[in-house]
Amino acid sequence: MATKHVIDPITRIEGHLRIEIEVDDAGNVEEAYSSSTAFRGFEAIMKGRDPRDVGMFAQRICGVCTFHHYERGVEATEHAYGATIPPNARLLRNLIWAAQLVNDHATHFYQLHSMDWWDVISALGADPVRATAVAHEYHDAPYNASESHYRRVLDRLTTFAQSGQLGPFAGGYWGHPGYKLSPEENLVLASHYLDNLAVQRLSAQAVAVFGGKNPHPQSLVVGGITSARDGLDAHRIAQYQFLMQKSMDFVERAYLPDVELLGRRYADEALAGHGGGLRNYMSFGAMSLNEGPWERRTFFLPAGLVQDRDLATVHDVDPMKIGEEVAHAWYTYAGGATSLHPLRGETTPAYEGLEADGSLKTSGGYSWVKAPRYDGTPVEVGPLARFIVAYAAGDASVRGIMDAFTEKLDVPFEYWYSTVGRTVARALETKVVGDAVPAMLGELTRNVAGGDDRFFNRYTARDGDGWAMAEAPRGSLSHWLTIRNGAVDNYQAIVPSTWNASPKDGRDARGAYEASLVGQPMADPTQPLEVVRTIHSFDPCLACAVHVLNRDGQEIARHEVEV
Ligand code: NFE
Repeated sequence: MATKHVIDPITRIEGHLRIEIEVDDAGNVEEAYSSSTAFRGFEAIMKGRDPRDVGMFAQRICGVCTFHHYERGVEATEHAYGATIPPNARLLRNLIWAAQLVNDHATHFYQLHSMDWWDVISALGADPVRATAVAHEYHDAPYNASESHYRRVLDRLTTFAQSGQLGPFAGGYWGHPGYKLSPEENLVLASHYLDNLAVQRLSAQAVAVFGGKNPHPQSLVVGGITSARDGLDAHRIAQYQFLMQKSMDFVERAYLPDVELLGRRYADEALAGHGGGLRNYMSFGAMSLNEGPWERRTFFLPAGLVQDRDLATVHDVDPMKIGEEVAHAWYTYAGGATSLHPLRGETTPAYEGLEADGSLKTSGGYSWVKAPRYDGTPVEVGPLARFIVAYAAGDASVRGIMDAFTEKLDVPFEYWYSTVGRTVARALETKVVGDAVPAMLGELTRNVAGGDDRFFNRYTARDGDGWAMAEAPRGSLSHWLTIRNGAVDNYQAIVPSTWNASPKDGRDARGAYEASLVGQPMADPTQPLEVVRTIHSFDPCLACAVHVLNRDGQEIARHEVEV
């Protein structure tokens, strides 16, 4: 008989996520339910606002991908107004995008996800001399890999452990048989975990060079960008370049080698397809190469849809085929509609409560996240989806880096369709995006040297519908806006974590998180490391997805770790 296990909250994510799994007698996940337990209702906050302000409000949806909500909010208004931006404004927006992505991906990997692969308790038993040798297996000049550095890291970790307060390492499933790294390999990753706490500051500062500040930039306006003086200033451009070079140095000498290490050690899990989940992958495109409305844009990382893992065809994405369902969400639609396009979307909460035993009512609503569907079908979004779409579209840099990785490990393409593949793809994407920065800076300086000093275009405000679509670090993000009498009449945001964390739809088709868990073998369902690892590989942001706290304020989790 299947047993039910609840992980609530799944920690080391932004926001609150509850996962319920049913595990069969053989120890495999038979069914999964993804539930967001907080309601925020940002859409309601937008109503009646001046459309030129929505970007500023929208970026408060999140504390992580703030810039992306800001840019989408501004772009949605630009779309409704028929406003355009000059090339220099597009370039500065792309440069902020790139810096934010490098910051976001590296921080997610080290601070939120890497401990699903390395075991801090095991690292305590490492030999620092051998750890130096391990680090050199993956890079000629590995980041902070001296024996004395590793000794200092061991001292810091031991102090943590002996204090009985594991701090950021509390609550882990240390010693779980799913951990496969040697003590020295664990120490290499632990060391970079600590290094990234300092390094992440650099890319955050790079965001602020053209964004004004971080995490909530303030330079974007409808029609362009206000950081024109920075874009015209050789010193500021050089400062951005320096910060990004330093950030990419860490990516090259720590992040990529570490991901290769875990990609090798956990290759068997990738080849078994663990965490693969859905077979459809979508991207709205990242870093626009031209100005104008979304449907006329080309992107550095292309837009498109791959269905059923068929790499022979990349389908165009049609914004009108997006719909959100609420059959298993705590919302209701007027007139009993089953799916609504976001331009006509509604955010009417209809909480149905839990079962008497405190578990989710899986036959009805069980999440504050709606179920977005493309043409009625669930899709995965995020770094892996972007890479699958770009690979299928024949993108040279993505094909090159993905093929080089699988050739190095001597594994087939199917490797990517897994939790491990998702985590590796995110690291490789950090490299591809970071490597695009010099060309963008070159374009900016050529424009400026050629006499183009425009960063803002005038526009005329008008009523109408507008939307903005592009990729955020966690996947496809769209904002949808209706303007009536000069003010916001309706606002909907469909964010990456909504696509991936979605509950089942009206046909009971699973979203990406749920699909990725079904079939997963569990070593010990009471220590669900495999589930946490797969969910973290998507980099969940539930603050975004539901756009707080437990109302009763009761303690929701306590973790005790014996060392
Ligand atoms: Ni709150 Fe986000 C990203 C957006 S949500 S982090 O990336 O948009 O998935």
